[in-house]
Amino acid sequence: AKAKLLSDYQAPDFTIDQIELTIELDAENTKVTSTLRVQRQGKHDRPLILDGEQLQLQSLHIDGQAVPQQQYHQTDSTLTISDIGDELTVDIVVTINPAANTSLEGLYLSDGAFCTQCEAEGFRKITYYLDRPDVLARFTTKIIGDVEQFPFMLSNGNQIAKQQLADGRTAVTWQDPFPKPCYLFALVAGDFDLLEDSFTTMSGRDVCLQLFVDKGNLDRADYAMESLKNSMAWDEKVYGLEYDLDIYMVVAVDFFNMGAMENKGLNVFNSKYVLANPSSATDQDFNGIESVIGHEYFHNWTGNRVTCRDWFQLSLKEGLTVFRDQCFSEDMTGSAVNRIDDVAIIRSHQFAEDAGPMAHPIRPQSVIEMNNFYTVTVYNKGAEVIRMMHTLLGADGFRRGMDLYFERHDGQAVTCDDFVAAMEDANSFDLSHFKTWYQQAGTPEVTVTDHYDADSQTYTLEFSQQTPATADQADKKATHVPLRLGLYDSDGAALPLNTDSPLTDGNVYSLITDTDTLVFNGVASHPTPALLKGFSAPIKLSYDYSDEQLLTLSQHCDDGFTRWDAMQTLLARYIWGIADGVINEVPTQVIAGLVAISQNQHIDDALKARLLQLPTVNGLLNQREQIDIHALLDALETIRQQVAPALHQTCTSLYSELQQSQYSLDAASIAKRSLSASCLSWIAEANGQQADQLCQSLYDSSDNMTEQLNALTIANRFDLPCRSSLMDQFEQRWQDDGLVMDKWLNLQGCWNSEQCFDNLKTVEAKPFFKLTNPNRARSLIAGFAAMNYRYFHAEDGSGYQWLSQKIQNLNSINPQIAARLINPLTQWRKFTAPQSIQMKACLEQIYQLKDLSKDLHEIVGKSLE
Ligand code: DPP
Ligand code: ZN
Repeated sequence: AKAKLLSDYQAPDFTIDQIELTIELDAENTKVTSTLRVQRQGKHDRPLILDGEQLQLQSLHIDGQAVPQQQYHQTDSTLTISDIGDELTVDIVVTINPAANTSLEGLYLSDGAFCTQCEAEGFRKITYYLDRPDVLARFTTKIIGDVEQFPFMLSNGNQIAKQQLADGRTAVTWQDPFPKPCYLFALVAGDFDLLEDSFTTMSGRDVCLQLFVDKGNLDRADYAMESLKNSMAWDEKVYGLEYDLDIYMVVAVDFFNMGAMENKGLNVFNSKYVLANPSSATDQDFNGIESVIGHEYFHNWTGNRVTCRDWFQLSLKEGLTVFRDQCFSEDMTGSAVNRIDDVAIIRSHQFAEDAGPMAHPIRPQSVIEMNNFYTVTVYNKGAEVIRMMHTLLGADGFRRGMDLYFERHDGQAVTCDDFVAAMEDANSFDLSHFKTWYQQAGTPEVTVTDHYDADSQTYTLEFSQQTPATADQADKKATHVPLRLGLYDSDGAALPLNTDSPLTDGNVYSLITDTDTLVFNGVASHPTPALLKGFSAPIKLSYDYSDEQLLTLSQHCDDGFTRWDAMQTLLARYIWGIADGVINEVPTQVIAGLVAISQNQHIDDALKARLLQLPTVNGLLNQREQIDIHALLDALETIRQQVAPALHQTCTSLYSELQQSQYSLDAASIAKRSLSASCLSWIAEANGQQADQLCQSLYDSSDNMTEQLNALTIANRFDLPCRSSLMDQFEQRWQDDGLVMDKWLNLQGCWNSEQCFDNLKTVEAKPFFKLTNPNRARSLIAGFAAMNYRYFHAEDGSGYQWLSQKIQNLNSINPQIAARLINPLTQWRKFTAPQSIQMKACLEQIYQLKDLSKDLHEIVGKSLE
């Protein structure tokens, strides 16, 4: 497979402005008839080349005439028609086999229901078409099927007709008034339970809201519906954006590769991001639903009304929409910890991608398989880039830019440059240097040194930046880094910032050159600087803080992120010290700092829970090269054992104070559950017997999944005596519910026990485990390969071989999922021998597979380069 390059973009030779589809449903032999209105663009005599894969062509007509064989040519991915006029109507009939489609791309069956996934290039598995986002057409879709079997036959837009056919089948016709690229097409047919509601838009239009779930699941649909209404109100309030159709449908399906899909008027969701009630879903699940429902809804403007010119521009809609859903969640919960959780994803996953074999800018320049670029870089770093513009322009300036963007580009397929231009023009702000963020991969490293002069009462900060070479690019330029600054005295009180250099609103300083200096005047004593408040840029920042300074920041800083970051930095310092064998013990003042945090009544529970957490293994892996993983795991173990006795007493009393008599989903109750889980894990470290009793009784007495899963997670992590009976009870209770069993599968995957390999065999044989279901596969496989560090990295290489076997099985079932789950192996360069050598050997073996998918070929190939 050859790479496509951003620089090779060419406008399409033809457009299609109208398509009529008739889809006659049949599990193994669905007939798709399409009528395309095609127009030549510009003066040329090139043929019409349509995309199509795995289609059986039945007939082909142009303007009503059968096309003779010598006038068209098929390959396994195209249909080329030559000698055609400038305006033509093309009729195509193909047949497809949805039942055989395990890739879950195109039209497929999910537990008996038909559904589609067309982004990025799935529509070409439904019919021949110009499958590219810059071809926008009005869709009319007629679905024909047995109404008994499929009471609901849905597509985009409004239902305009329903008729009973002579042969007993029913035809339902949908029309979408908005021109759209085919990746936003959707079809669903099945039998569902329906939750209906309505929303009145700010201009007074009533929108019918419909949520379709598997039979028997209505009691888990309310939260998604609430979240949808909240999203609609939020987009009106914050951006003045109103919904534009009379109906908004969301369908939850069990077999789905990604989180959800924003098809116009007909979102298709992974049921994980719809179904929840307190007894089956955790607080984290509820959060996920709110953010994904919001995300897909916000796409209606940022993605659908204005879409991408080509797939290299994916971040145009994804970075922006993730930023919007993050802001939405922050506004809904009103909590500072959302930001911490978003940053944790960047540090533990995005930094790894940016330093690994698949490193790419948020706008990639070269792609073999587009599905491989739905990444944490395009999405989450993309959102950070949008957030930096928001920081630089301020909320009002950003809003002006958004207004101009829609004014200019509604109904168009555009580029990231168009977005940035709207921001610049609406604010007279030069972002030309800032655009490096779209061109460069890699995590910029900013180093800061300082100097205090008591005589002149000046405090000087010296900055330098550097971005390390990445797999895709050797040379890097300085970029535009907004640093939100603060200075604190030794009691942690904020000092005023007096400087002659320009700072934008909120004390944001722009580092744009390789090195720069900033001088503050009237500073009475050597201050402690906070240099990246709110994580104002997705960078690695280093400044040589003393332990005392970090403790001060963690206790007192007015920015929640900085407090957490200070504690994480301090703990990481000693974890590495122990791993390197430089020290044996964590200094008492560090332990005292943690104890002080646990006892500080002015810290809210949610933040406290995060302050009491050790850095994650993934986060630590991104701080160094050439890591001896077992030494690192041992060091984490050591530090936990050293800290736990000191925290034991406070955590025990906090834990009992935090018990709630009544379950509620408000932010304060969620925060209590989160802190009580942190406490329970420190208790387990200090006293297994006590934790065993607490886990057992929490599991038995609790009526909600959050607490029950907390009990189970801790029993599993510390391999407490109650583990096996709790796991059995959970299985008994939920074995018929795949979505809930995902939690159990995940725990089995990360069980830190010598028996884990035998256990994996038993678990894989369970009837509810299916490799063909992405949620099941991900829960167990990623639970093991991405969370069970001790055994994934087992000395004899058996962990790598286990993953490698699953990847080989998935290669033919579902290439997209295989390509995602192989990620831990592709990080082999991070580790010392023998791990690195064994991991690489597994990759080489996979690379030799015949019938290796394009998806794996690209990723494995790059990781071996
Ligand atoms: N466009 C989708 C989303 O991000 C990806 N499946 O929501
Ligand atoms: Zn999205």
